[in-house]
Amino acid sequence: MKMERIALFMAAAVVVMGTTTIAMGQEISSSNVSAIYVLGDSSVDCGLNSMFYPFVHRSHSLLPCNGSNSILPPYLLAEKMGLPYPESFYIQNGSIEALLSGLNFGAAEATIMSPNSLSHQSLNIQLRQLFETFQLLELQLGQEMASRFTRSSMVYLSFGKDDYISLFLHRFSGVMVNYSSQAFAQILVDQMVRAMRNLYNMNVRKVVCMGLLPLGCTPSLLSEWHIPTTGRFDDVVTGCVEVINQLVLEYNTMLEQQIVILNQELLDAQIVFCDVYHGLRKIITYPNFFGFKEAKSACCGLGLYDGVIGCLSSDMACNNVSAHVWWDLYNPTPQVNSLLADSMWSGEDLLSDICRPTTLHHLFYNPV
Ligand SMILES: *[C@@H]1O[C@H](CO)[C@@H](O)[C@H](O)[C@H]1NC(C)=O
Ligand SMILES: *[C@@H]1O[C@H](CO)[C@@H](O)[C@H](O)[C@H]1NC(C)=O
Ligand SMILES: *[C@@H]1O[C@H](CO)[C@@H](O)[C@H](O)[C@H]1NC(C)=O
Ligand SMILES: *[C@@H]1O[C@H](CO)[C@@H](O)[C@H](O)[C@H]1NC(C)=O
Ligand SMILES: CC(=O)N[C@H]1CO[C@H](CO)[C@@H](O)[C@@H]1O
Repeated sequence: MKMERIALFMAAAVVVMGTTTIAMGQEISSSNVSAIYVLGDSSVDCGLNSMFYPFVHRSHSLLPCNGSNSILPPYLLAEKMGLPYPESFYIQNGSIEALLSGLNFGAAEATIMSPNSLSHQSLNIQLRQLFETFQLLELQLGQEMASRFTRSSMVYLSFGKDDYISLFLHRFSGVMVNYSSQAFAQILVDQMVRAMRNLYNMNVRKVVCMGLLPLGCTPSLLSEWHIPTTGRFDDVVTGCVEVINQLVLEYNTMLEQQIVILNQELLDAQIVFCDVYHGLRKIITYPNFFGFKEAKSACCGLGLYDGVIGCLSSDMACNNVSAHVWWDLYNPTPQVNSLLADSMWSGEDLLSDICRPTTLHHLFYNPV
């Protein structure tokens, strides 16, 4: 198996060009996953991959994570796996070397449902770009080798936040009147399941699928749902908008159930669900224990909870980022991401068993 893998990468290296890439091949062959491909929203992209991002950010931050992808979970995980950082799709140069190193198709504000405008990279668009990437690899490497490469790759999915945000930010519009919360969650989960089946048909066998974070505790929705004159929407005990968190939980539960079913049905697939909701909830409930001082207000923003206007410039940021749970309107700080990535990887530490049925460490080393 190991020799086979080295042969695969030696061949890939020859396709690329001579000696420089042989080192890369040897490095990759020592692990069980050859590359990581990322699809998602601002939980995987700091705006680098959003062609129109500065123009369409609306109520979002111009700097959803201070400009560097390396503080986001998929990059922290790539580090743990010894894999190269997946380059942003619109930045990479299209060389086979770049394609083989993994790519990030994610874009801040990407939704599961296709939006009316073309400005965002929805799930479908990102899936198609991944499909085309794999087709390109097949042309370059031949079917068998490309298929083996794909089987040994890992796909990271992180969607849904912006579908819910656009719903909550327009809470007096008719969407919720037309759909029950369950029907809404069902539509989104069905799309995610369809995406995972598509990935399986593309020969992908290892998938990480992130659940939604507790949106009802984010600075933006805390400020949006806070009505000073008529009372508070946020729960007195938890300090979060629990109406919203219930909807998030409904989606997460449904998604995890579907993943359990997919794992039973697609026997050689390994799909892992990561429950960032409960991880973050624990941090928000016991901020001091985890080393944080502020679990409600954003580090970079303006207005109530610094959650009315997003981060327009990093000059606006607070003095001590590591004291905050939230970086901006909806995105956690690097410290929180790092805690999450640690426990996604090892399953131990302070936030246990975020990823189910196995840790990402296990997913990484488990043969396909
Ligand atoms: C944001 O990034 C810039 C440039 O990398 C850096 O100088 C600044 O300190 C960062 N701000 C925070 C709050 O992390
Ligand atoms: C393309 O990007 C790869 C890394 O992703 C780099 O090694 C290579 O030199 C680049 N090629 C060109 C022609 O810029
Ligand atoms: C809700 O349904 C009504 C009547 O079918 C329709 O006119 C309206 O556009 C729908 N609103 C949304 C947001 O889907
Ligand atoms: C920043 O916050 C962290 C975590 O609360 C704390 O340990 C650290 O001492 C603070 N640093 C400064 C300079 O205040
Ligand atoms: C190809 C390869 O590196 N396979 C390894 C996957 O992980 C198991 C368990 O650590 C190793 O025994 C294999 O050699």
